[in-house]
Amino acid sequence: MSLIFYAHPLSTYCAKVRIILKLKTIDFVEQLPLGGSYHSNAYHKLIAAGSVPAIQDGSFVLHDSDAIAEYLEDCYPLPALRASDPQQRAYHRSVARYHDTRLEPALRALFGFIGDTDANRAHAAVSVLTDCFSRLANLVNPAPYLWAEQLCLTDCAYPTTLFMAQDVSAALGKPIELPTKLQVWQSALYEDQTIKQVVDDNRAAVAAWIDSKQKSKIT
Ligand SMILES: N[C@@H](CCC(=O)N[C@@H](CS)C(=O)NCC(=O)O)C(=O)O
Repeated sequence: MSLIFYAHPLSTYCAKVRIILKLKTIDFVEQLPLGGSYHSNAYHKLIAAGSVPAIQDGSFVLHDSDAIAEYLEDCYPLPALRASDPQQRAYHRSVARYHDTRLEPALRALFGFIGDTDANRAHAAVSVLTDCFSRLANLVNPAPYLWAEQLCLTDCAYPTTLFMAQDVSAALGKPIELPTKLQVWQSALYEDQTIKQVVDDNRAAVAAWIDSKQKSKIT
């Protein structure tokens, strides 16, 4: 039976899991949350935390992108996306936590300013995000990936987030230029055809969402 992947096209956390599912060629079916929204009672009945991404593997359900990533690595070890060396693995996990606890929340803080007629109101939030990228550039040394020539679980968190930060900040009229090291990493990630497809689909969804927000605030 196929694994069920509950996801939303806009979510960068979902893109992380989608990349891992595809890199591991896992048999899965992607669905929107039951009832069409992660706020629905039907979805909360199944996924108590009420967030996407989530998976259902037979009778087993699991939320949280990193918990899902680790579970998939345990169940489908090939291709390996997790280092065996304890220090390397711990370091990769710390960079994954940085994504989920620092970078994505700083990016999300920009969403509410899309369509705002006074772009200057986004200034402070853009500065916080820019600072997050400066710290990230000091934290990582991709060569070309975080685990040298091999992609790892943590790499999978970043491609859509890097593009989304650029697309959303540009839509606010305050484009963020990534530090060179992050630009080189972003290009290397995007050269992988699986990642490219997921990024392109996510960017199209984000562009449509930005467009609709801008139109709804103007009219
Ligand atoms: N730490 C979680 C964060 C997931 C998350 O924030 N998902 C958002 C959509 S992008 C969501 O489901 N929000 C609804 C909620 O949490 O109530 C993960 O990695 O899966």
